[in-house]
Amino acid sequence: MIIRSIKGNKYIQKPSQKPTIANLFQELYKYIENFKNFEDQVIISIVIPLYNEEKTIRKVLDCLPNHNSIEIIVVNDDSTDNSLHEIEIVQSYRNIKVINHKINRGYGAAIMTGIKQAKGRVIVSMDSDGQHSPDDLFTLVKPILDERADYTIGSRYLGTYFYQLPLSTRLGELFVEKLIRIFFGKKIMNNQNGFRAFNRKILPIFNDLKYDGYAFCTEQILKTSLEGYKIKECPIKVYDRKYGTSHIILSKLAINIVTLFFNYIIKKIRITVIKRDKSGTLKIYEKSLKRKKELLNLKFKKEYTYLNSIIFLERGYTIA
Ligand SMILES: Nc1nc2c(ncn2[C@@H]2O[C@H](COP(=O)(O)OP(=O)(O)O)[C@@H](O)[C@H]2O)c(=O)[nH]1
Ligand SMILES: [Mg+2]
Repeated sequence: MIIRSIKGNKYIQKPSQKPTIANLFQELYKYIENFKNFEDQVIISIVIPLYNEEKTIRKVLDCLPNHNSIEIIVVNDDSTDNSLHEIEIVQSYRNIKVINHKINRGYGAAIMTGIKQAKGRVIVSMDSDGQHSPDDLFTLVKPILDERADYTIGSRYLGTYFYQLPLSTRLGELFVEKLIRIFFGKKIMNNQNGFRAFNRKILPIFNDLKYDGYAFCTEQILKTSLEGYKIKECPIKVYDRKYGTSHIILSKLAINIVTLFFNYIIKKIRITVIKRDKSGTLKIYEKSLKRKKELLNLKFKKEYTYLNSIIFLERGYTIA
């Protein structure tokens, strides 16, 4: 069967026979062997936030890789439906770790709980509603294992999506994309996508994140970028939600995102230093958050020049 994407320019040939999980993840299984120091070492942790997804969670878990170096952690955020029972069925034939929140604490809080328990060298977050495809795992994990990126984000715009995107979602993401571009110098189109992976070494960035809900997705990007880590958007497939509806409350998310940007732009201004060198050229530096005494020369990149010259004029800096 051939499926046509909404964008109209991509086709996927569905194999006539469903591949087995072992076949599907052959490449991934082979690759992670290169990073193991002992047999049962966990290389990848997959953290799955769950809230009332009884219709999809079993299928999602069944389609995940089954390997002793890949751990799966589901964080059940006080679901009120049969989700937990569905997971117990899967637990009878494969290893799944489940953590239960006693009260509903939100998407971001659930991922944080999972991350704290994760043992892997690479930690992945993935939704439980079936919108993400596990066969994109390797695409997200490989750049991190290869140290080409510290943090990867799945992107339906670089990849494919199989449904009509609501205009509000596209406009919202475009707005966030532009703000990230202007103030943080990075282009991330599918900035609300929850299918992500990161290197364990960047775990400290999660210590003081403020947003528990969906704004957590954007806060991770801003914090990672502020700390100078490498972010990469990778092509993935995103499917329609077949059951239930999105839990996102757009008005709440919009308010949180505006306050989030406000806080992080202030943080960015605080670490920006403007100096004039002997030849009279204006130089813009950023204080390194990782190595506090170090000044990172930002050179005269277009986006920084634009932003920082405005700050420079408005704040009436005396040039050193
Ligand atoms: N743990 C937890 N997970 C949640 C909560 N709200 C949503 N999720 C999960 O987060 C994922 C994405 O949620 P969804 O509402 O589909 O967001 P969308 O895909 O961005 O529209 C799904 O796997 C949900 O089960 C929550 O309050 N707590
Ligand atoms: Mg969803």
